[in-house]
Amino acid sequence: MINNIPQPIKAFLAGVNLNDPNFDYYMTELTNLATAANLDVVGQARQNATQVVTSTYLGIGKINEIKNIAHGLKAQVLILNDELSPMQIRNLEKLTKLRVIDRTELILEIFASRARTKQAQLQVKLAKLQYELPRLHPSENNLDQQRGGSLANRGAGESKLELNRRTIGKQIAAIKHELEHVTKQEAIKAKRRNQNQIPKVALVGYTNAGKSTTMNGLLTKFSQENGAKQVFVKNMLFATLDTSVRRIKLNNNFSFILSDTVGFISKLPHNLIESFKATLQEVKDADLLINVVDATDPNMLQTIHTTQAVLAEIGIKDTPMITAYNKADKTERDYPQIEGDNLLYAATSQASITVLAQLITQHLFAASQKVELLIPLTAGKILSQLHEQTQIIDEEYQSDGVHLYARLTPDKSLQFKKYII
Ligand SMILES: Nc1nc2c(ncn2[C@@H]2O[C@H](COP(=O)(O)OP(=O)(O)O)[C@@H](O)[C@H]2O)c(=O)[nH]1
Ligand SMILES: [Mg+2]
Repeated sequence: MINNIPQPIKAFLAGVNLNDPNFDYYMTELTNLATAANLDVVGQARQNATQVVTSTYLGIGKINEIKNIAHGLKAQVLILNDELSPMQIRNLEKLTKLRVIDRTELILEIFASRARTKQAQLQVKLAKLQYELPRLHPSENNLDQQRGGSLANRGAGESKLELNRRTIGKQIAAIKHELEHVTKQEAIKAKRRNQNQIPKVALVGYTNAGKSTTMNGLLTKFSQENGAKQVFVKNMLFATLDTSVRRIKLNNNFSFILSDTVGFISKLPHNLIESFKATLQEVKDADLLINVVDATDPNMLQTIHTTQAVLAEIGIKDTPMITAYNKADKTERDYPQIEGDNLLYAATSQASITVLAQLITQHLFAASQKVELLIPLTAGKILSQLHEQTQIIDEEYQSDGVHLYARLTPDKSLQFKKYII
C-alpha cells in the first residue's frame, strides 16, 4: 500500500534565557504551539545569556551547535522563542541553512489556519501583513520568495517577490476597510444586546482551559431557545477564534448573556491583540468575567498570569471576576467546591454547572430587592416587560390595577421606578 500521508515537517526549537524564571514555561508553550502547527518537534536548545545578540539572536557558538544537531535530526525548521528582528531571521537562515520562524510567526500561522469566520480571517490577515511589512527586503528576493506561503508548503505558496511594500500597504488599508464594515455589523448586534440591559458574562482564560465546554454545559442545562447552538470544543490550541454569544435563561426568570471567545497564550503578538480588539469587545463590555483555568496544568499559575496580562493589554482592570478551576474530575479533589470568588469544578459535570450558575447568579443578582409594583390595567406592555425581564414572585389583579411582587436588580428598579409602590 502506498503511504501518501505527508510526513510532518521536523522542527528544532531554541531560545535565549535572560534569567527569566518563566523560561521553561515559555519553551513548553513553544513546543505546544509547534505541535499545534502540525510540526514534529525533534529537539531543542537553550542559551543562558544576559542579552540577545543583536545581529543573530543566539551566539555564534550556539548557532553552530544547533546547526549540527538540527541537521543530524533532519530538522528543516528552526523555531525561536521570541519575536526576532528581520535581520536576525535572515542571518540565522544563512548561518543554519534552516528555515527560521519566530514565535510571532508561528502563532500567526496557527491563527491563520484556524480562522473560520470572515471577521477572524480578516483580523488574522491584517496581523500577518503588519508582521510582514517591515520584513520585506527588496534586495533579498530569493530568500523572500522562499519565505512565502504557509508553514507546510513554503516556496510553493504566495511569493513575497511581487509583494512590495506598497502593495502590502494597500492590502492593509483594504482589509482595515473591510474589517470596519464587518465590525460595524457586529457592533449593531452588540448594541442591541446592550440595550435590553441583560447582564453580560464573558468566559476568558488560557487556550484549551475548557471555556467552550463550560459554555456548552450552561447552554445544555439552561437554554432551550432556538439558536442556542453549542460551540466548538476541541483539545487543541486556539480551537476558538471567534466570539460566540448566547442568552442563558436561568429557571427563575433571570437571564444573562454569555460569551465565549479566543483563548490566550503568553507573548501574544501585539498586532494580533490589536486586530482581535473587535472580537474581544464582548469581554470589554462584560459585567462579570469567568476566568476558566485548567487545574491540571502544571503551569497553572503562569496561565493565570498570562490571562491577567492579556486582559490588561486590552484595557480591562476592574471587571469583577470568578476564577473557575476546571477539569477537577482529573484531580483527587472533591468538586464542585466554592471558595470565595473561586470555584473548583468540572465543565463536563452537571452538578458543577449548577453550582457555577449559582455563583454567577449571586454575583449578578445579589443586589436585587423584593418590591411591590402597581401596573395600570391599560399598561399591558409594561406588564409583559416585567414578566420577561424580572423575577415575579406573586401577581394579583385588583380594581386599581395589577399588583406585582417581584425581585428587581438595581437597574430594573430604575427602569420601572414609577410603578413601584
Ligand atoms: N477531563 C475534563 N476535560 C475537559 C473539561 N473541560 C474541558 N475539557 C477538555 O479540554 C479540552 C479543551 O476544551 P475547550 O472547551 O475546547 O477549551 P477552550 O479552548 O478553553 O475553549 C477539550 O478536549 C475538552 O474536552 C473537564 O471538566 N474535564
Ligand atoms: Mg474554545
